Amino acid sequence: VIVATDLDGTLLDHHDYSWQAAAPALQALKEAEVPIIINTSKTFEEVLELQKALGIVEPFIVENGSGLFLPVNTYPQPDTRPEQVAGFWQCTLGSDREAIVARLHELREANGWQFSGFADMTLTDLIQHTGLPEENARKAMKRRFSEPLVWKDTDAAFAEFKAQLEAEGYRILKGGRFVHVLGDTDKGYAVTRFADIFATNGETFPKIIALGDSPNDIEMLQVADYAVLVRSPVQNFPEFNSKGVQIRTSAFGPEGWNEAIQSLLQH
Ligand code: 2M8
Ligand code: MG
Ligand code: MG
Repeated sequence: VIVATDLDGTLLDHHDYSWQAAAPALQALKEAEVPIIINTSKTFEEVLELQKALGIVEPFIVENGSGLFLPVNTYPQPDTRPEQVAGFWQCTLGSDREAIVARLHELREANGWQFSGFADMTLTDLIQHTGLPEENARKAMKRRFSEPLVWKDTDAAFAEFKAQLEAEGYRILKGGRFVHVLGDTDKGYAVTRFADIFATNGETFPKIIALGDSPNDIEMLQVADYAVLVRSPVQNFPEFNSKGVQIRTSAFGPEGWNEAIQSLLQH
């Protein structure tokens, strides 16, 4: 079994980004040697920092399925011949952020759409929007594969924006705070790719426990054997069909994470 988890609003508290309420379940997973695969909208730099705090070195997925990183010590070089960054193989599943931002700005000029992306924000703006400490906000700005934005126009204009970008092969996903524009990938595609690699690395194809709190987690929850819908203080999960069992937590964020993992480990 592997655990694939979203961060903000799921393993991390939506407001203060703390994970300590999930410490007992994290410890139980470590003892059971269950890999914890972080699968998030966050960046490579943000996840490295969190892995340090959690005391784990595991494969992880960033920017909504855009990049899969595998520790070079425990995983052979994937046949896609990826580059090596800070002790990880980087497998690119999405697109290049600069190209995405360039296209977004062209479309904004042409259509007069109102939105504000990370590329338009100063560090202070980002801190205001997210409540992240300055060091973390800097790491969130270091994006490789995607552009998060705040939509400031009408719903009708958003529908046009989404249709236009999807026709060009981009994906538009909604996280807890931002709309994310990325290449043709998502958290579900990336976790399936990882499970394949895990299985060729001397293991069998794993059962997947996935945990998320937002619409951008749906594809990951759909491919999981156990889909944990962590209760969110800011939104209700839309109904969706999935391959496995759906479990809704009664507690929010990391407390819900702890509750669900501990009860799954008892089975
Ligand atoms: C962004 O992602 C969250 C996750 O759901 C969101 O859309 O609300 C990302 O840009 C991430 O890098 C950043 O750390 C986070 C901060 O709230 O926002
Ligand atoms: Mg989330
Ligand atoms: Mg997320």
